[in-house]
Amino acid sequence: MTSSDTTATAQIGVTGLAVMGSNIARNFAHKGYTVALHNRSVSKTDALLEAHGSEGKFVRSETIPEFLAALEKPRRVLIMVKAGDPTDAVINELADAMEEGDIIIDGGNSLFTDTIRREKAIRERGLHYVGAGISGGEEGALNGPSIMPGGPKESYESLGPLLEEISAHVDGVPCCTHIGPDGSGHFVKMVHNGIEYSDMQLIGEAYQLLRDGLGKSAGEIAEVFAEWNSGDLDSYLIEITAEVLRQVDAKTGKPLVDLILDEAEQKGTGRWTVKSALDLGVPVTGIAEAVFARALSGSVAQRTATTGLASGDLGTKPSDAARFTDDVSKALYASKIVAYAQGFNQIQAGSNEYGWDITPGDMATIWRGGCIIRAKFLNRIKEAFDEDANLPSLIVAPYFRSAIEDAIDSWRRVVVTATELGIPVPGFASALSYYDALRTERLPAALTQGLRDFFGAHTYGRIDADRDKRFHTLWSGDRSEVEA
Ligand code: NBP
Repeated sequence: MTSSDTTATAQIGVTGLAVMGSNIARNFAHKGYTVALHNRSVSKTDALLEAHGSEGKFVRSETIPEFLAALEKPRRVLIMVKAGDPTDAVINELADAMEEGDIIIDGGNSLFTDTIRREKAIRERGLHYVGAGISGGEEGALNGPSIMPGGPKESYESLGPLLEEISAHVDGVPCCTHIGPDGSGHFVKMVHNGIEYSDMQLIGEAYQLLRDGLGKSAGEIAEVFAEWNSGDLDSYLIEITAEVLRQVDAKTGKPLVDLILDEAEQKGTGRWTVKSALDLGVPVTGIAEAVFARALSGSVAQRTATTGLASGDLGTKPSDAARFTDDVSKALYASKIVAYAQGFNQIQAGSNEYGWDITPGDMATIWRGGCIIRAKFLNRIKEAFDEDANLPSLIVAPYFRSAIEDAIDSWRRVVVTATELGIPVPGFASALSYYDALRTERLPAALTQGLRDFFGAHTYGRIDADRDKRFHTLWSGDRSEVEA
């Protein structure tokens, strides 16, 4: 069969052939599947065939009817277009021409509530709809991403083997599994991205502490990260941090990182994670701090107006560089554990709220390879959830509990030193505060409740009464208490 044989019967179709779609189509072809290709602008289809047509069996198409005609039934079509309105436009065009039992898969970064809406609408038309989160960027798409497919279980039976085949594998286990119904796949992908934000913020803070706290150069810090990557912190993001810090600008001979504008951009999945967490009432402080830190870095007008404001008396830099570096690595690890604990709490809360029945340990399994947050310690997370699927928080699992016990003194020293030196560490500090708040027996929330009752008669519970009983003090009367 030639690379553009129009009589071929394809097992999978990909529409949307920008970076991600092209690479996933090639990944399918490398695994021996015949792949039908479609893109709104035909030039992209032709460019893909021109550059990579010889890598496998592809079927070229110019129109949606031509594209669908090339597919075996029930048809499986993967959409890889820009999230939002373009995805709706493509879904509608496909659904109009597809037949009962066909499967539409959205592999883009869609908002999970859009996926819930689309799945319902498509189901009512007799078709299957699978919202699949895909992580790993363009390299992962080509060589094996982490795939988080939601949607009906029966569509996974037909689709799962293909997706598992093109996904990354760790210890022979595919980084792809059925997550749950409707929007669950895009939900966990969203939380994955939120954790990624948090991870990157913490890495940035560690870098800044070594740079401004110890005066280390980018090259020196690169070596520290490379060393950390051989221990508990072993992960893709730590590995590539060393790579980015090592990079020297060809024009100036300076470290590239010293020449990049310090204004972090964002596409929105971190913000979505925080919005969803607010709705679910789950404190994802690490992710929220990361999203706000990016926003702050990009607040040019505020930063220009405030640079050089008083710092107050600053402390002295750490005299023992090796000890401080070790402290920073432990603070980074402990803060990272908190970020993942919060993300997994959000997955558990989302699963309960939307009735998805997600197995949290499965997320740890499929995030071990292919995706941006792949890390050695995901094995530990999987073990923790295997032992107790209803773990209230990762930080109480024996391994993580003792990892934090081992790190706690370093963690406090780092936050104190950062404060004394005027180095902002919103991720490290808020993770430590979250940890301290959780382990504190009595929080000031009792006073909050008292205040709420004072100005708004919102009532409160008492430590010496049944949990479901509510009380109110007659603040503007004789201040006696009544049961509400
Ligand atoms: P883009 O997100 O840049 O989207 C470009 C594609 O969307 C092109 O094929 C374009 O067709 C098509 N498209 C647009 Br724009 N509007 C359309 C419309 N109204 N009708 C039909 N097609 C339309 O591509 P990408 O970076 O490859 O990402 C694809 C999806 O994967 C996105 O949802 C993205 O969020 C997600 N994702 C990306 C990454 C990553 O690392 N880039 C990682 C994980 C997930 P055209 O060629 O005719 O303009």
